[in-house]
Amino acid sequence: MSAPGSSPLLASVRRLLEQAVQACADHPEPQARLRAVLDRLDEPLRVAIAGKVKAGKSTLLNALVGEELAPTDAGECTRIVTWYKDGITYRATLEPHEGEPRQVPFSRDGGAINVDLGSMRAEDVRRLVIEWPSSSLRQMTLIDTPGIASISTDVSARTTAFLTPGEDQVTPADAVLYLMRHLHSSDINFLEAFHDEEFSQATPVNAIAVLSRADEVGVGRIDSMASAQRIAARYRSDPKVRRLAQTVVPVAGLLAQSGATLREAEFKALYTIANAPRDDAEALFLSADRFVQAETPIPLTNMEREHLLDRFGLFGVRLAVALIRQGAATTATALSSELVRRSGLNELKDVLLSQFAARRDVLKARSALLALEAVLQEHRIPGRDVLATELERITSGAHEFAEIRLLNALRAGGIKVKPAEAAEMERLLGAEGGAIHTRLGLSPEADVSEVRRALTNAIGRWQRRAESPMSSREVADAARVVIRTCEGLLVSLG
Ligand SMILES: Nc1nc2c(ncn2[C@@H]2O[C@H](COP(=O)(O)OP(=O)(O)OP(=O)(O)O)[C@@H](O)[C@H]2O)c(=O)[nH]1
Ligand SMILES: [Mg+2]
Repeated sequence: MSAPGSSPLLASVRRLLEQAVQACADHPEPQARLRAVLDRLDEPLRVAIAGKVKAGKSTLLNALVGEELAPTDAGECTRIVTWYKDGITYRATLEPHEGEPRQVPFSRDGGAINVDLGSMRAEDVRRLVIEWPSSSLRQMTLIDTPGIASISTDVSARTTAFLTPGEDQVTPADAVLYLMRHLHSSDINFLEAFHDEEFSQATPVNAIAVLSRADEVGVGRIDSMASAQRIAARYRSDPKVRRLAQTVVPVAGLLAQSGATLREAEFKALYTIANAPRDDAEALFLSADRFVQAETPIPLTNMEREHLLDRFGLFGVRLAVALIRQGAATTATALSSELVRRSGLNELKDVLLSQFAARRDVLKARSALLALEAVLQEHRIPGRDVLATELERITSGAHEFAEIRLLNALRAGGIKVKPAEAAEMERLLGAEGGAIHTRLGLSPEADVSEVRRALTNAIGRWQRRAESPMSSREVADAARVVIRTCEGLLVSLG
């Protein structure tokens, strides 16, 4: 496999963009836009976190970074699109709708970053860019967006404007994480969050759905995560979801965030509850109100209990106490990793890695071509027709895009094959992960000769399918794409 940033597809996109920049020598506006598109090719993948108000977006962002950066709950800044990118220094830049970007002061007292907007109102700010040295952000720039369908339609509009190409901007994110809560098991409307027509740029290839605040599924019961897993599995096989997102992963973001940033004093407080008589602890666990307000012989003040509830939620506190009691977490470090492990965060990170990071080049190429297409449509730059023809040639000729189109078509139910065949095609195309063993459905221990045999068999099978008089034209075309994918994998074995 090519190193990131060096695939032949990305190289040809880069060449085309350079050509376009040159053609714009006398057109400063489109030229600046195209230069930005070029620069973006070398940046980390940009992943936007979107979803309804209070879906847990900022909390999940913090969990992914492993630090509490994004403000949650209240505050002006939750209403502004905010980029978190790796940097060499700590810096906050405010970009207003009108006027030049400028650095702004920020504070951070123990919790999230608090940016001083000065006299600016949230609605006057196009975006905030937080540069923060962090190894997690080196791989992906994370973009926190204000909740959609919020009471304030302005806020909604800002997120929508951000995720959909506008006059002077092309979808700034390469990939999207959609968060949705599952409030009741009968809540079939969770898909609202997708706003199908508004997010027309999202496809199963660059979108992952997250069943967020997963601990709330079982109303704080200790087996909540198991229920969340079952619900996510059901959504995963729902055709409506499959058309929009690669997969559905349940995550308890609060647990992940607080687990990752667990402090010694918090461990001590949780330890105190774990060592108290069970009846006293159970009396507190009856409700969030009781946990904070009730009279109790457990030596923790109301404020200390309120802090625990804020940080972990009732489910998190119960889980932590159970883990300490069982001896599964005897130190703060052990509890930290156990909470993160049970939050589902690691599974989400795996999916991000296999679905987004491994596809970085093709996602980058896709965003760049979309951006170039927009520029060509809006500006009469010299040589526009030649550039457009080349763009079309790359778009329709690159096997990587053919794979994406086929995956999308399969997900949309547009290729009439048997369900087992569709599943195999998706797997071979990397829908479950790009690793060769995963694609072939082999165990990770399978050796090279076994992999080669499986590939040769697959090629033979799909060749017969392509040539069969029973196969429609579209099925034959789809089979050829899969064959080419397998041939590429065979070559990569050396
Ligand atoms: N129980 C539980 N609460 C959560 C979880 N994630 C977030 N919350 C809580 O939900 C509230 C909203 O969380 P945020 O992370 O601010 O949600 P958001 O989607 O960024 O909200 P907006 O930006 O205002 O739309 C906060 O009180 C969080 O503590 C979770 O996984 N479990
Ligand atoms: Mg938020």
